[in-house]
Amino acid sequence: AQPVILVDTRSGVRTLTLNRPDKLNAANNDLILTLTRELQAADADDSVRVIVVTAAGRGFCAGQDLGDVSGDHVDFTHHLNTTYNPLIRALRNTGKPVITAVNGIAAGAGASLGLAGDIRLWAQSAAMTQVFSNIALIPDSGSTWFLPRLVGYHRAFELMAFAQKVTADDALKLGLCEHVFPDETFHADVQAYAERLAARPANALKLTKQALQASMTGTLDDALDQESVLQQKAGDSWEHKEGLSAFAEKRPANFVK
Ligand code: T3D
Repeated sequence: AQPVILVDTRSGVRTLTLNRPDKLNAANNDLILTLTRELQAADADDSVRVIVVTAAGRGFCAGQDLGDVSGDHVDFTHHLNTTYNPLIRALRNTGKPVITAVNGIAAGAGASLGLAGDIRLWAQSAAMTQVFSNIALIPDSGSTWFLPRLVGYHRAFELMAFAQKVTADDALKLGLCEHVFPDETFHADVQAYAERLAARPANALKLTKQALQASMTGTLDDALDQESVLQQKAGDSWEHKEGLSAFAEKRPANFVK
């Protein structure tokens, strides 16, 4: 059988590719648990500086594989707590930058996955739909947290209530993605972007993620305190010394050892 997640590492960039293209990469338990393990493995691997999550074929991820869901009672709480929630936590908790490279339709939990990256890059033909309400479920896998922070409560509610499809151009305007690349060159453009990110100071970015994520739920006072602690860690690093030397010597800094 084909692996459900393809793993490739080039120039410090670990690319994890969802690989059930015939089903628009709908998420069965195997795909969710394997992706979670691969994110944890990438986090632990010193040779990895940036993680890309993308997908094979014309879709990004159509959400829960509905072929796996029967009409009988399903223990949703248990399912979420043992599959999607650990996945989203693994993605958010790594200190390495995660790029979600949304190559096509991102629906349901697939939309949540697409929103969860630190950087979101979309192909021109990609789209997102909070499709859950079409099957009378609520948005999960973090969408109720991500989306209102991006577009506000009211827009989030409307997108969720009608399962509206957001195109790449609208996603850019709404702040659901940072860049839109042409379909034809999408994966090459993502790799080039990821390599530029991999050349940035890894320790400083890890601390930046920590500060930003804490700020999402804290006060200004909390953020100022946190910055003073984390800045010490950044300032003590070899990266900082290299940055200062490079500035003084009028050369580009080399943050990759
Ligand atoms: O704990 C829990 O389980 C709760 C967790 C819930 C998390 C969720 O994600 S709930 C939401 C589940 N997802 C959906 O409801 C999406 C269902 N799919 C669609 O609405 C549409 O397929 C799309 C909008 C995503 C794409 O539409 P389109 O027209 O581009 O493609 P299509 O023709 O509908 O689909 C192509 C194939 O993929 C098709 O198979 P076929 O007919 O060619 O053999 C279709 O059945 C299959 N497919 C698409 N989505 C799923 C799927 N197969 C299984 N599960 C899917 N989610």
